[in-house]
Amino acid sequence: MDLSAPHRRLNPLTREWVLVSPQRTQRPWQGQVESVSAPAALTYDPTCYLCPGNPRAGGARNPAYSQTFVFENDFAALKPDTPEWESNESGLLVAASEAGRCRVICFSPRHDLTLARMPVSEIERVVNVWVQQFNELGGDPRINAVQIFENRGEMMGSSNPHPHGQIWANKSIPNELAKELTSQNEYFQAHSSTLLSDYLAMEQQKADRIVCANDHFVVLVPFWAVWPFETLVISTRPVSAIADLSAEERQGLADVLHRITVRYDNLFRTSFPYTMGFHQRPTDGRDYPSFHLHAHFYPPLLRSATVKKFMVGYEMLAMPQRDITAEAAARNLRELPERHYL
Ligand code: H2U
Ligand code: ZN
Repeated sequence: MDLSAPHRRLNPLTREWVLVSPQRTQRPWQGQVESVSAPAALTYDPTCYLCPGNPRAGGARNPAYSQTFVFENDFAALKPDTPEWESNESGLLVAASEAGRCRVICFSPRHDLTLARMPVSEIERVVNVWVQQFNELGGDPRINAVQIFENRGEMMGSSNPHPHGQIWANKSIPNELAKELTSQNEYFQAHSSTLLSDYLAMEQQKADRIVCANDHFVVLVPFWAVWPFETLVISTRPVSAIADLSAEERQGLADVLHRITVRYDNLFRTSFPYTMGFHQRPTDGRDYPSFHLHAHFYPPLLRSATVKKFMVGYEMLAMPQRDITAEAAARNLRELPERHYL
C-alpha cells in the first residue's frame, strides 16, 4: 500500500469513493483568492436581525434574550401543515409532498462571538438547546428526521455573522441520512457493533488521524475525508442521538466543539468558515442500535484564509478528489495550540 501515489479511499458511511492525489500539493496557484473575513467588531449591532430586542425581516421582534434564543424561521423551507400527496408518472416524473419545520437558534446574545470564541459553559447551553429541540421536534408524529446544523461564514452562505444555527426537521429521511442508515444497519447486522465504534477503535490505535479528544468524544480527520480539513466528531459511547447523552457527555461534546473550532480559527488565523451538523437516528419512534451519533465539519478552506476548495470539473462530473492527505491535515490541526489566536 503506497499512500503517497494516487489512490482511492472508500467512505463506509456513504459508500462513495474519494480520489487522493498527494503529489498534486506541489502545483502552482493562480486562481481565485477570497477576502479574509474579520470577526464582527460590535457586541450588539442595531441592524442585526438576530441581536436581542431587534426587529426581524419577517416583521417579528426578538425578545431581550440573555443566553440562547430559538424561533421559527420566518422564511421556512418546510411547513408543518403541508397536505399529503404523491405522484408518479411512469417512474420518470416522481414527486411527493414534504411536511416539516425550520427553526433558527441564536447561540448567544453577543453579536461578535462564534462557537470558537464562546466559553465551554456557554457552548454547553447550546448543546442543551439542541437536545431539547431534538426531543420536541422529534416528538411530533409528522417529523421523522431532525437535521441540526450551522453554516458559519459568508463563504458558506451564512447570511449573518451573529452566532446562530438552524434546524430543518421533516417527514421523509434526507439523502445523506438515508445512506448512513443503510450502511450502519448492514454493518451492525454483520458485526453486532456499530460501524463507528469499530472505526474509532482502529483510529485510536493508529492515532495519526486524531486531532483532539476527551473521555466522551473524539475529533478526527476521517480516512475518507473529501474537504481539506474535514473532521468527524464521534461519541465514544455508541448512542444514536444527542438526547441520549448524559450531562457529563454533553459537557464533553461542548468541550470538543470548543477545541476543534479554536483549532480551525488558529489554522489560517481567520474566523474559519464551515458547515457543521449532527447525524442522528430518525425520530419515527423505532430503536436504532446501529446508528452512532456523530457530527461532520465541512470547511471549504484549502491552503490559506483566502484560498478555497471548489468542487468543480472532475469532482462534479466524476468523483471528489483531494490533494492534501487526511493524515497531513490531521497533523496540521493537531499541532495547533488550543488557545484562540486573538
Ligand atoms: P443562515 O445564516 O444559515 O442563512 O441562517 C439564517 C436563517 O435565518 C435563514 O434561514 C432566517 C433565514 O431564513 N431568517 C429569519 O427567519 N428571519 C429574519 O428576520 C432573517 C433571517
Ligand atoms: Zn447580532
